[in-house]
This record gives sequence, C-alpha cells and structure tokens, in this order.
Amino acid sequence: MATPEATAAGAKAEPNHGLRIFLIWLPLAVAADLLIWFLWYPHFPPGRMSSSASHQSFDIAIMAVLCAPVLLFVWTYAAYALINWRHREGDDEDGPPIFGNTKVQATWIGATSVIVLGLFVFGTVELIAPAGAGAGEGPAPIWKPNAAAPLQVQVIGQQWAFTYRYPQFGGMQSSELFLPDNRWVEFHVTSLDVIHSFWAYKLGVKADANPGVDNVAFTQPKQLGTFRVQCNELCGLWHGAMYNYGHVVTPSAFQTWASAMQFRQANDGILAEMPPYATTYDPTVIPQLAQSIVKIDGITGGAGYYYPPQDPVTP
Ligand SMILES: [Cu+2]
Repeated sequence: MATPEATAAGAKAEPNHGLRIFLIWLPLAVAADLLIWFLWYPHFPPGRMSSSASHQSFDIAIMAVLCAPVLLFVWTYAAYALINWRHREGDDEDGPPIFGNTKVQATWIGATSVIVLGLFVFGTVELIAPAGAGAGEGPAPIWKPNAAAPLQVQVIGQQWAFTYRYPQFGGMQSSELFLPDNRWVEFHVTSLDVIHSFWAYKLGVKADANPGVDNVAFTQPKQLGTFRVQCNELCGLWHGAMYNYGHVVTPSAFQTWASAMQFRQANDGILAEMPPYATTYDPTVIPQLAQSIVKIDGITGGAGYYYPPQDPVTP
C-alpha cells in the first residue's frame, strides 16, 4: 500500500497521457485520410459517369475522411489503455475515484456537436445542390437543376421491361436509353402495372416507378459510355431479368439517333398508334402501348413478358 506522499509523487511523475494519445493518433489519422482521399476516393462507387454519381462518390469520400480519424481515435485510445493501464502482477490497489473531468467532457460534447451539425449542413447541401441527388422527387420536385432545357426522358416500367419515351422527339419510344453527354436530363419515371424501380447505378440515379405516378429525377451525364439499367423493386417472376442498357453519347450522335428513331416511327405509323405522351398512362392504354412496343422493338413474350430487345438504331 503506497503512502499518501508516494501517491502524490507518482501523480506528479504521471506522463501526459492525453498528449501521448494525441501524438500517436495524429499521424495515423493524417495517413488514413491521405490514403482515403488520394488512393481510395478515385475508385469509390458509383463513379463519375454523371453529376449525381460524382456527388455520391464525393459524399462517401467526405464521410470516410471524417469517420477514419474518429475510428482511429477509438482504436488508439483502446490500445493505449490496454497497454498502459493493464493490470500488473501484485497490484491489488483500487483505481482513484473519478468525479468527472470538465476538459474531457467539454471537448467530447464540443467535438461531437461540430461533427454531427457539420454533417447535417453538409448532407442538406449535398441533397439540394446536385438537384435531388439523383433520386426521384415525386411529380413536383423542389430541387431542380439550373438548366434552360433539360432533355426529358420518360422511363416506363412494366413486367418485365423498361422502355424510354422522348416527348421532345414526338414521343418516340426506345428500348435502349440514349442520353447526350453534358446535358441535363429530366427523367419522368412511371409504371404501367406493378411497382418497379428505375436504377441506373452508374448514373447514380434510382427512382421508384409506380403506376399512376410521375416520379421526376435529374442528372447530367459527364462521361461517354454504356451503363446498365436494372429494376430495383421486386416486381414479379422475371424481376431479375428486368434490365437493359443505356448509352451516354455525344450530343450530335444523340441528335442523329433520336431524329432517326422519330422519323422511322413516324413513317411506320407507330407514333400515331401510340397513346399521346402523358406523364402517366391509364391502364386501358396498356394493350395499345404494349402492342406498339412489340412493333417498335420486336419485344415479344409468350407468357405476356418481354425480353430485353435488340438495339433498334445505333448511332
Ligand atoms: Cu420491375
């Protein structure tokens, strides 16, 4: 049992644990954040194919950069405590009673408040700035991109295929999603039957496709290339096979493709046969629309389902 004098002398000799933990933690935190930002961030999903995808990658990177130091602090503290304050042979003495520590408590409350409130502000800005973060915002979106004439594309889900209608090109319809690079796109997502979900992963866009609902989502393609569109809402037997492809092409290639599709479908009389463009479709027009889809894209299915079709016109 130590005498009071010896204890007082021991307390004086006690090293500054806080500073030591801080000095161990700091280089680890800096190294982790540098690795995350420069090595990992360039490979974060969903990539950089569109404005929404870039924003999502950025959000994940910011979260990781903020979380890594917190996690490392917990690990550093735990390792330091396990090594320095472990039970030693022959030491049966109780630890000193703890009555709180204003400095530690103030730092804790201050730091966690800054992190949580900072993330609240960051999250709100990141939801608004990329025009709804690529998610469907319903028929009357609050957050719209600052773009003069976005390309409107209607995404129509049905068991079990997506088709795409272009109201600015006479309402022509395609079974592949073509988008021009660098132009804002305004998706109008709807369904003809059950609930589906339009999920263009590489574009960072996911929006519910509900019958009778016009669900609007925005994005701006930033890279040329092909991406996959997958249904993301269990919608029946062939839900897993409900996918097709989209392409981001140059504005001139898009113009050529869209005009050619419109011209061909107008010539074939298909445009006239399809129901007029609307944000949603009454179920009574489904047979009409389905018939047109078969004519346009050769999508057929003996049991009432449609296979992913062939490329109609490639630019
Ligand atoms: Cu589906």
